[in-house]
Amino acid sequence: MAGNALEALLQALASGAVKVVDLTQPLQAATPVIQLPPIFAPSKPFSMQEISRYDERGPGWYWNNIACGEHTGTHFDAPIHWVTGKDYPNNATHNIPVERFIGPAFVIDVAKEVAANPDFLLNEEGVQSWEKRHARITPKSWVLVRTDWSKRANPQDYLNIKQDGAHTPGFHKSAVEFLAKQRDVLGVGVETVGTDAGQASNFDPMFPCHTLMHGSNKFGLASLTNLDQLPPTGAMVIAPPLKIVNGSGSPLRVLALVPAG
Ligand code: 23J
Ligand code: MN
Repeated sequence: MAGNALEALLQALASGAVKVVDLTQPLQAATPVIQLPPIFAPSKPFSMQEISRYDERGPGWYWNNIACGEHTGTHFDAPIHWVTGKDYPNNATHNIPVERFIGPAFVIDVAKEVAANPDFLLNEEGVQSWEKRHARITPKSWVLVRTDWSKRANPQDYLNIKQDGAHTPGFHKSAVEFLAKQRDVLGVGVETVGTDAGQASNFDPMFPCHTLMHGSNKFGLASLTNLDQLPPTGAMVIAPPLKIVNGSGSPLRVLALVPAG
């Protein structure tokens, strides 16, 4: 046991000294899907069709066919998702080195700002002020932004689409540039339907989080939940996407390991 880090971790899990928190939203037909401006092609929502259920179609077994876009529900964004990330080697779901799916979590809480302004954008100054209050963000870590947006249970409130498009929080390009270039993160995770703000099709550059994160060979995690159960520092996130060959992303289960107490 002494010197065996994995055995120590397993013991901590067994004793409850380390807890597992599920950061995943349920995946079902009602799961909200991003609504881009109508000039862009849409993504299919999740659907499920029964193959058999202990019946004449299969007397001893239950199973379903499923369909959805890669970017449905709680999902992973690979660098190849964006034109700025298209030329990196090993930039798709099947060939990203698996070590890069696991890292420490730094959780930036902007729930108060977002409650006052659904279009709130986290900027570089916001990240640096968080670092002064908590800790410097270390390389190869996940930065998760807590907005409490996932508490909006009704898909209409979650997507928050008005006449001029979606109004959901996100990043100012200054924060994305800082996290990617000055802090060398694995990627960012958010509670909203995508990693960019609802109004980000009107930003310069368009969709700055996608443009700059994937342009730096980094990842995105969208539609996370339960970020309010994480400490600002000290948790670990495990987020491996499905091994879709040349996939741009995939739905996934995201787990956090959190020290108890
Ligand atoms: C395509 C275009 C714009 C956006 C997105 C996809 C996503 O948010 C996504 O799920 O990657 S903003
Ligand atoms: Mn996506």
